[in-house]
Amino acid sequence: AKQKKVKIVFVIGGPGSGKGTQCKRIAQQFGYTHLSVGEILRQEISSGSETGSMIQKIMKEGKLVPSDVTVRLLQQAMQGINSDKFLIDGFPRNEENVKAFEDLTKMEPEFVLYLDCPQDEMEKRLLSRNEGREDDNVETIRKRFKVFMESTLPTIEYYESKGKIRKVDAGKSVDEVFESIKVIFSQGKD
Ligand code: UP5
Ligand code: MG
Repeated sequence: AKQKKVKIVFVIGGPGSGKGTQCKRIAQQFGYTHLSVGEILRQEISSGSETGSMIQKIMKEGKLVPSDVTVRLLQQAMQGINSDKFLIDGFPRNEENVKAFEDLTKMEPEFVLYLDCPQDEMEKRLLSRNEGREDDNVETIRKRFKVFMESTLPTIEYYESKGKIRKVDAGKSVDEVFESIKVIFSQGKD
């Protein structure tokens, strides 16, 4: 059989910008396999492994898990799924993540969807989410915002310089945001 080229789209945006919400819709409409890196890390916590307890401490502080751990778990998840289109939600978060992913997988994203949302709106969403996430309290949420601004914004600039950023205004309703996203994914089709 002919070897299929795997296509990857990264989805980044601040905490509560709507990554998970929009990725579900994109996956459904455009046939991508949705992988949330936060979910993959939370599964590792649930497994009760030593790595899991290390991850739990870091997440509770709103900090970033070391790249080698994150990328290894992400690559394992990708290898376990027979798909040629992956939507990677919540990754990469810093420049070290980018480098580790490129080094280990030798792959680059087709483009990077950036959900740009005002911070007060993100905070409001997270505080009313009620999914029992250990990092959804005001104190940790503020730390997550800080990490986003200090570490993740520079990676957005990096992809911007490569012409790979597709930015949408994520402060609108779920339907309105998805309308803008649909335009981008329809253009991406070959
Ligand atoms: N909602 C969504 N869209 C809305 C809209 N347009 N209007 C009104 N409400 C909207 O949405 C959040 C809430 O808002 C929901 O209740 C939703 O209904 C509503 P959601 O789609 O869940 O937003 P999302 O961007 O996915 O928010 P999330 O909290 O998941 O983002 P984070 O980036 O904070 O969380 P993630 O799970 O990706 O990462 C968690 C932690 O894992 C990180 O802090 C870090 O410690 C660690 N991590 C790493 O270390 N490395 C990684 O590579 C990834 C994660
Ligand atoms: Mg999410």
